[in-house]
Amino acid sequence: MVLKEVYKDLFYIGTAVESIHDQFTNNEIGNPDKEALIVREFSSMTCANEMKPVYNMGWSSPDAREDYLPYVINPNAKKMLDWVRANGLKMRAHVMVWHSQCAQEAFCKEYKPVFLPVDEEKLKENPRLRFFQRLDPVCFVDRDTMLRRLESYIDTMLDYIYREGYAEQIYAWDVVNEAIELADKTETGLRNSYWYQVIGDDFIYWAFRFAKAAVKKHSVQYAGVYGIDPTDEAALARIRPTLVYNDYNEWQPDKKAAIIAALKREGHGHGSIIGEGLIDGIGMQGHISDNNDIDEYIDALNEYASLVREVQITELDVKCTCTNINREYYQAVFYKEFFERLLAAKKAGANLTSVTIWGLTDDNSWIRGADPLLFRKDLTAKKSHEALVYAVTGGDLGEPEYVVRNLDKHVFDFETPEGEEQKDPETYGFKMRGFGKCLLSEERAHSGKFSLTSTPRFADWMGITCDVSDFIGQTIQIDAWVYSEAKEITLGADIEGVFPQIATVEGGAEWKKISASYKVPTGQHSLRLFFGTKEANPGPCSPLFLDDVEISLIGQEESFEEETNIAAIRGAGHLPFIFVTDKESVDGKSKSLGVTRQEKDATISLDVSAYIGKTIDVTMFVKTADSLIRIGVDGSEPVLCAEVPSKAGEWTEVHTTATLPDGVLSAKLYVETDGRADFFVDDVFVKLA
Ligand SMILES: [Ca+2]
Repeated sequence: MVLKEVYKDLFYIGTAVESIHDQFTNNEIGNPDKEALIVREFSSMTCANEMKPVYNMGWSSPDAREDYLPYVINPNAKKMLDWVRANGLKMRAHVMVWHSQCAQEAFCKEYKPVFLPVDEEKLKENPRLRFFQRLDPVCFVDRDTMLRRLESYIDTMLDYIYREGYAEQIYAWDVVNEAIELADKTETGLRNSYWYQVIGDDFIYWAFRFAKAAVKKHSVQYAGVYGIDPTDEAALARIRPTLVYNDYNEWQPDKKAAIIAALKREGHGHGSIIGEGLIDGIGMQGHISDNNDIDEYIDALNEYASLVREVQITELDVKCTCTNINREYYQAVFYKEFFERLLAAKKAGANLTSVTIWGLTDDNSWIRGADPLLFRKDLTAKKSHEALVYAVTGGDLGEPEYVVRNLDKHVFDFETPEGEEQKDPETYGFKMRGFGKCLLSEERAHSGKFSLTSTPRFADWMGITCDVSDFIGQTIQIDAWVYSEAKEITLGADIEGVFPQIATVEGGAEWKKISASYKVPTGQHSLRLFFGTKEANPGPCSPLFLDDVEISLIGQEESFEEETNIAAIRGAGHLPFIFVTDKESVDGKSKSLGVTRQEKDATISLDVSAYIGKTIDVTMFVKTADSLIRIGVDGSEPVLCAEVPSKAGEWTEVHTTATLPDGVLSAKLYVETDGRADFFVDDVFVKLA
């Protein structure tokens, strides 16, 4: 089934694509096979680049004046508009005002930029610094001139679109993109962009006011082009796009609050964007991962929907976090649940009118390594495409494939045995966090000749990560030798939004050992440790070296201090109710798992799937008024491992070994008693026998 049909009565389903030009030969429009796929699957299209300001600002055109910045459409944008019209799609137009990919000339007197000098020495080390080159504020135009430029740019843009007959195709327009950046610490939470610096914190207001006025004016002026009576407001609505504010990390509570505050802010002698009815929609970009919190996302969607007429998801892509054979499967599971939740929110009243996937095929995504999209390079559909269909039709994605975990000690000395070719450290699980690379270095070593380093490092958060996905749900011992002259060397875990710190050591001009035990949380498809630094002063970061890394399994610990996902209800008839409680615990001051029930066979199982095919040593504490406690291996034919008398009303330690079957998807231990009294379980510890 194709998405366009499945979603036809729900919302526009779109893709963001680019046209083939110059060296960009892997793009979509201009490639007949990709064009056919887009037309088959999607009802909406967005130009991923072609309609961004830098390509369409006519500051060098003969019509430009100091207070008049005309829109001059670039040929690739025009080609895309013509393609959309010829193929019967609609377009989400992106974008009028953005800080990035905007002509720097637009902010300058006589359109002549003056740049602050870049440090030549640093530039030699790192040519990327040129991208961080800043305009010198001496060249800025004044606020009023910039407002006239903004007004003329938006007015001539819409004049062109209406006059050329494209207005029927464009159903939504991103007026302002990404104006909020809390890290910039401005008084109003606005990004410290040139728009903000030259106009002030109401540049968003003026962009919306100019856009609204231009839509009204040109839709009436050119109504005849569309066969519409210019006095017929209902008919005019058909050629008036939804005007949208668009941003990323839009579900995060702080960012959401700042976005809403900006849209409601009055001042400078005018009302607010929402108060004056200048905005029609909020665009949630939706650059997320397959372990994001969907509840938080839907909460934000509902809140935005209560403020404006429409919400749209404008740049959706879902990064794969799983590194094994189930990579596409877990991504699809997330996509399906995400769309099911969107549909439920819509049904409950949120006016979601469009969802755009940011790209067509994984190989041409802006985040290539994360495979975030619905189609592969060869244009075949991934399981994530099936997920979008099933979200509507109710189909089932099936089960993940069984994966063998390597629970052996992981040892890395970064040496290459004689006669072997040196391997890229990525092949054994090390990667740089940031846009650089992990490299073997001969500069220094704790053992042998080599250590591991990462380059370039501009910030504390750019460091070395190490894949520990084999140990998900397990407690591990980490020992590593680290070298950096930064103030501190840090060991953490790469969990989006949380980034727990595990250990730190002081930096210095010698090798230091960093050691810690860490319970690798469940609920992740993959997990990486992170080695970084904390610098004493802002500025460039000290190099970081890593050697002799050892990661060993301690075991699986569960003392039920938080919501648990290793315990599940088990039984043939009435099932038990299980709960984490602070009423009972082995040490008398923490929590345990409670099981309450009406039947003897209503009991529980504990997930030990990490140990499939292995013999394990199990210890746990059980408290019950019944007289016997039994533990065994669950399955179609459960195997009893231990039966011990219960010390009535006291915690009883149960210890046993168990051999788990091989070649299955999951392995579970069951816990039961000889009666139907409630029972409690605490301090479960499983290790290899
Ligand atoms: Ca070494």
